[in-house]
Amino acid sequence: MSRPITSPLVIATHNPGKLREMRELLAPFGIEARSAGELGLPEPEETGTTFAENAAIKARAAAEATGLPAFADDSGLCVHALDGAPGIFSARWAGPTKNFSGAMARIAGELDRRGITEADRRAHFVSALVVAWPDGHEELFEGRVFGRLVPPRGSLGFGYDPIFQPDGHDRTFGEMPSEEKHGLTDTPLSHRARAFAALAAQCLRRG
Ligand code: ITT
Repeated sequence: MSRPITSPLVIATHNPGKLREMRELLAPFGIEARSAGELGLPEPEETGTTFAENAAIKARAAAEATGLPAFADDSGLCVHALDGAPGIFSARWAGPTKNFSGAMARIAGELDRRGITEADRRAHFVSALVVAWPDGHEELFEGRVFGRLVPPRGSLGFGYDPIFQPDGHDRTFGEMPSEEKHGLTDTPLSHRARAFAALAAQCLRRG
């Protein structure tokens, strides 16, 4: 087993959709979690070139600021016909107003311009989860889920969920309640749930 996670744990995200999912994933393990918002933590600049680097920047900044172990997610949608864009820039494509309708329309527009048919609109989500401790120790776990992009459907979830239909499913993440997106009743489904399952196996015990 890697280093076990103990309470309290800081969830180093300012994204309310992610925060809800990270709390849901942690819930069965009895870990007391405090959010970056509750603790008034600033958002560090994401200067990394990979999901893993950016997750480490966020977790490390929160651990150093609070003296507590901190848990961060860096994630994004990689569109295969766009050479992996928006990728680590997924949040930035929505701009400062967090306009994900605009970001989803931009993806559709770029695919239309390249003449990519609906059948060829392959994409995957990535989640890199890092837990950082104040003494500098870090653990990294990654998860991916593959699927295809469709016109937006559903208003559940957050971000790019309405346009992503995971392989083997006929609904988008935007049409799935979060338990179904996590896949908690079965095998993990979402990128975040898959990364979290690896983390839980190494660093958590059921409470
Ligand atoms: P923090 O850095 O504070 O955690 P953020 O929103 O800036 O929040 P990221 O830099 O990791 O987070 O950006 C990831 C973006 O990718 C996020 O804003 C979503 O738009 C998108 N994304 C990640 N996971 C997603 C999911 O499960 N469903 C839909 N969109 C997702």
